[in-house]
Amino acid sequence: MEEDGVVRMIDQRKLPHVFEIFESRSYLDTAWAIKEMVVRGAGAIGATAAFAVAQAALSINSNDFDEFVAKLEEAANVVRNTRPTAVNLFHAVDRVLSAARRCDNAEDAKVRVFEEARRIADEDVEACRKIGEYGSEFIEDGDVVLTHCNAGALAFVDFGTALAPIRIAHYSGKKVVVFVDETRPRLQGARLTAWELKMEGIEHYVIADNAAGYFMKKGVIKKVIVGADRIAANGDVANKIGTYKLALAAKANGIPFYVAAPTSTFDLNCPSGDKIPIEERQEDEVLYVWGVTDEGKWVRVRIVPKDCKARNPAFDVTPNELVSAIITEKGVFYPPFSDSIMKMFSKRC
Ligand code: RUB
Repeated sequence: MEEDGVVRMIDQRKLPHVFEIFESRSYLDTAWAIKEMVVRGAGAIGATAAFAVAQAALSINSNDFDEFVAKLEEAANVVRNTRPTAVNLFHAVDRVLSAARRCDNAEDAKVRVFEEARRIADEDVEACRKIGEYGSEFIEDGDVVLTHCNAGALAFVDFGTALAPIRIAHYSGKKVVVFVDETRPRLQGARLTAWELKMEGIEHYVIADNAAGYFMKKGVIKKVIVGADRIAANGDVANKIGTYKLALAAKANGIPFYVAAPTSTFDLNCPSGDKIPIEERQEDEVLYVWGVTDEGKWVRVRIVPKDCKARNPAFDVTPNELVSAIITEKGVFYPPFSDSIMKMFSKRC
């Protein structure tokens, strides 16, 4: 978001076929963009949510500061109600609201909220770089790494989380091959991760989600690295639906399963994964697929019998005992996670 109050984001619904910038001029449009996944990925929706509240602040005309704050809180609730699982969104909204509450007049609050939103985005850039540095240590020359969904630059501000170690390893001259789960139903792997890796010139193969176990058992996949939408105090990890199945297969095949996420993805209010709210999206995402013909025409086709119903949970929870390490910008955590997570957060306070 610039001083003009417009939030500009890459329209991720259209990638990889069309690169288009979506311009949102109001907090309601920005909230809509989060819900409809114009922008997506835990970090990216956190930063976007912060800018949505900054947009709301700019639009409130009130000289009464209490009224200003009340209206801002109302707008913040609209933003909070967009997507329930990624905790980054809630942390970001809380941070910008606190910045407003620390002021004593609306004009000052408008500036502070905008600055805080900018700070969140800038911190994310730095966090991703650090995650990349710590995580690249786990990648050996010649490794084949599996990733799920998109936890790259599109999902986070700038560098990405799960893709950051892969990027740094690649820049440092290691040969890394990435197996990209297509990630039904919204195909964030096939559409977005493959697009990012192609731009970076990193060798990759898109695989059907169901193929991961096969390649693990064959000894082709050496490591799994995924991002996270919320990490509970005991190290249970919510991430894109299908992550849990990958972690089980990795464990069964003795393959390390790494989670790369900034500390803003931890939620100490969730003692364990069963307390993490899991978003269930509309069934059409499962019943239909979108694509582009060779002539460039967008088509939506139904892939199941008419009148069939579907269920569409967007995330699942991987229990901490299946996680080999959590790579954060503050360092790497190993099991037992509860201890190291508590230690890290008590140091921060
Ligand atoms: C995105 C997703 C990503 C995490 C981690 O889901 O599950 O793996 O958000 O990404 P969706 P990061 O596409 O439904 O938003 O931590 O890099 O933001």
